[in-house]
Amino acid sequence: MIGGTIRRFDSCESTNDEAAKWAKQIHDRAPHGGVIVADSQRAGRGRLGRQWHSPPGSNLYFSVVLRLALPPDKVPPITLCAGLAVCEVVNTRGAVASIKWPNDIYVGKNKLAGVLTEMSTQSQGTVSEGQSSPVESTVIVGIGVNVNGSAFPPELAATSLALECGETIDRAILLGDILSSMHQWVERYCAHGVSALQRAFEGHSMLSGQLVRAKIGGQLRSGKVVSLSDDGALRLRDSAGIEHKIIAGEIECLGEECDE
Ligand code: BT5
Repeated sequence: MIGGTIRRFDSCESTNDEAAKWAKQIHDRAPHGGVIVADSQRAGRGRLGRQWHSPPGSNLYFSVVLRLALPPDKVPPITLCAGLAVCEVVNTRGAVASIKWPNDIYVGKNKLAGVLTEMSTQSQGTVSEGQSSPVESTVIVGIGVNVNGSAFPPELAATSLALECGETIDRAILLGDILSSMHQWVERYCAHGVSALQRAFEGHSMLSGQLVRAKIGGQLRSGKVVSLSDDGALRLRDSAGIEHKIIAGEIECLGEECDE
């Protein structure tokens, strides 16, 4: 169960690092669904070593340890499971959040939350004396949500749930809600693959139908976002009608009005 065991810190470098350490401990190793949550982070990070603004007393910074019977190439859509959970729960509080594939959560033009998924360990499936052990990936899913923060560094186009809803939010309740929603999305994905996420993703995707630009295979390409592919990549159709898959990286949104 995601959130079955929760370890709390007043402050740590990064909850992803604490979760990775816990996941690798020999004694008292993190179980599947174990969570590290901190009131503040001294070195909270995003992708590619970018910083995550993590002051104390107002927001949520947490990381979930997942032990999944999935090979590494099936892990990336787990980021979408986390993003869907955040959107779903935020939307019950009266704000309209959407996912900018693959890991950013926005309300309007401002960023509310981010997800950082990192692979911790990967055990190979082995066969001994006729017994085979399945592959297991240990994955750390870090989530930062601006909950009650009201002032952000000017260079960040950020918002918080409290700013959007006009009221202070109970962080512990919000955390519990996100963890139980995430539990359901991860279960659905592990049982049925990306098709289990497709519809909800379409409903929450900021980029659906938009004209975007991204680097694909070292080349900048622009096109209209079609939907998710079976492996969780983003499908793009260029002006010649050719489809491309964005597997990772930055996406620049050019908007609908620039279409064709
Ligand atoms: C992300 O990266 O959005 C993933 C952020 C994950 C943070 C969580 S907190 C718990 C766990 N422990 C960690 O150490 N990390 C995870 P990326 O897409 O690379 O976006 C990073 C960019 O978001 C930065 O370069 C800033 O522009 C912006 N940013 C930083 N802090 C922000 C904040 N609090 N709110 C909104 N935007 C922020």
